[in-house]
Amino acid sequence: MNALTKTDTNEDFIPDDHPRSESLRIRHKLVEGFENGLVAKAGLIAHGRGEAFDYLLGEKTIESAKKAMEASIAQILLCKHPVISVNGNVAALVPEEIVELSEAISAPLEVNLFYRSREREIAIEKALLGAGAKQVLGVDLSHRTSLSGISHQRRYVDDRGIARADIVLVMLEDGDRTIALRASNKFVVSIDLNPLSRTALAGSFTIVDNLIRSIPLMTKIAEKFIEKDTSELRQIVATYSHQQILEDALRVMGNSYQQVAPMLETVIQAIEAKRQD
Ligand code: PTJ
Repeated sequence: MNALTKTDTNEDFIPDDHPRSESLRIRHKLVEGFENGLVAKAGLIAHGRGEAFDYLLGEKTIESAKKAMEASIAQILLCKHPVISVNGNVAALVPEEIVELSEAISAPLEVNLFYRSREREIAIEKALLGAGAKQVLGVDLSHRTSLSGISHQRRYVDDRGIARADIVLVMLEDGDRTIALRASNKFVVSIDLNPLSRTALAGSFTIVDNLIRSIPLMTKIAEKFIEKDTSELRQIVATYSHQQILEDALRVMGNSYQQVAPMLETVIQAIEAKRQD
């Protein structure tokens, strides 16, 4: 394609040697998801907020997030009715990976949207079915019921899914739904790059990590933990400290200058090299 006919959503703009090519490609996945009717406009902004926190994490999964994933998976395997709540960003970024996790932990996928529209529900359902899901909850109106304590669209839940769940995995979530789910005696596992968000604070378990990295990792953990007995799983859950997990993520973010310090010299050398060209 001629450079002049490219649109600003075209991946051809990203050269392989761009130092941030991976992050830019992920952005394009989201833009594509928006163009295909999966992602809300505000979902694009929400992703940018996540990117900023991920930058401070060094764009890698920190040890304490791995511990939180292990405790979360152990708790999920101890529960009877786990459900994974899926919004537009999740469907656009990790469709196959979320289906794999759903199979590994035997938890149905349920579409739950803040900016709910019939078109987006159906587009997300289609994307998940296309990625291999056998069933997608949250779209069939005959099973729709309401979660009390929330006034926005996220209150709508499926009577076969979140309504009867004992544990719900949420991502890019609202604090008030997390609080409402906890208030109805459900465990909430939240994946949130912002350790200061109300969802991160209100979750029973919080994984401060990019869902792009954590969803496949959680599947691997589940495949390993499925062999463990109840008492082993309980022991893993008992090691989880919510406060420590949040504090550790903030500590890593606060120390992020140490990660970039070695890059400083490289950047200065690159400027010098360009000057001499
Ligand atoms: O339900 P939808 O699809 O209609 O869309 C709802 C959005 C995503 C627009 C809505 O939930 C929203 O505005 O989200 P917030 O309030 O911006 O919260 C998003 C949170 O998720 C922020 O704390 C971000 O840091 C975090 N976040 C963003 N991207 C990621 C992420 N956390 C983990 N992995 C990510 N990739």
